[in-house]
Amino acid sequence: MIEAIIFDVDGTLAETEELHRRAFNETFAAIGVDWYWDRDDYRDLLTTTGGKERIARFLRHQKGDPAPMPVADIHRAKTERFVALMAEGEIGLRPGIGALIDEARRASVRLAIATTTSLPNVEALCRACFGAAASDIFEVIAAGDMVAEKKPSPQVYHLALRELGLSPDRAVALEDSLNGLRAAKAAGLRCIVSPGFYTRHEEFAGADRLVGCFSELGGLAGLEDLVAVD
Ligand code: XBP
Ligand code: MG
Repeated sequence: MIEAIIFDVDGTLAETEELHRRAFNETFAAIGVDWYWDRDDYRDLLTTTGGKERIARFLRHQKGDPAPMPVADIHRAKTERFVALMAEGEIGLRPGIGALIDEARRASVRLAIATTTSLPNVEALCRACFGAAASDIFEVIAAGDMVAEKKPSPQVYHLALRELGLSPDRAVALEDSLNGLRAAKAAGLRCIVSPGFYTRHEEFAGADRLVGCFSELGGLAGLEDLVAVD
């Protein structure tokens, strides 16, 4: 019996990365730098998890010798922009996610988040998509800089499991990316992957199930089947 479902956020709860890309580009314009990440740039940069780490990687590959930049300040401004954009309400949950969460709550299956994104972004998404605070939906939220190493390190999943007080065999992770799959598997979790716009080109060897859409899971029964297989 599954006791908990641990959700990734970006690309899993909702398709948010185009909004992140917009927030990055609008922040760059607002601070007066001529950086612009198109979709191909961003698809490549997304292999580096964490917005601050992504900006730092981009800077390292800039031509010439760019002046040192306050990456943390730029990222803070980007997060503020993302929160404001999310509040415009254009982003909804991915198909199947809302129904699965509702069913899990009715069945007293515990809900947690394990994400690389920053905590304010989780709060903004929950407000926009659930009309509630993140803590009203998720019992445990492991996010962003709460851990030293971001995905594909398993640290954020270890944190979520520790806060849940569960061994990995009692939970299932839902992810959209190869970095996320690697993190969940390294933490000993079964992991279901549904690739999103920016990850559908990735290879997901090792996923316990690969679905085009989370609504294909068949709800909790689909997750229980996964556990029963073991
Ligand atoms: C995806 C990420 C995050 C987001 C941007 O997180 O790697 O870095 O792209 O958010 P997830 P920040 O684990 O939910 O898929 O700028 O706050 O990092
Ligand atoms: Mg993700």
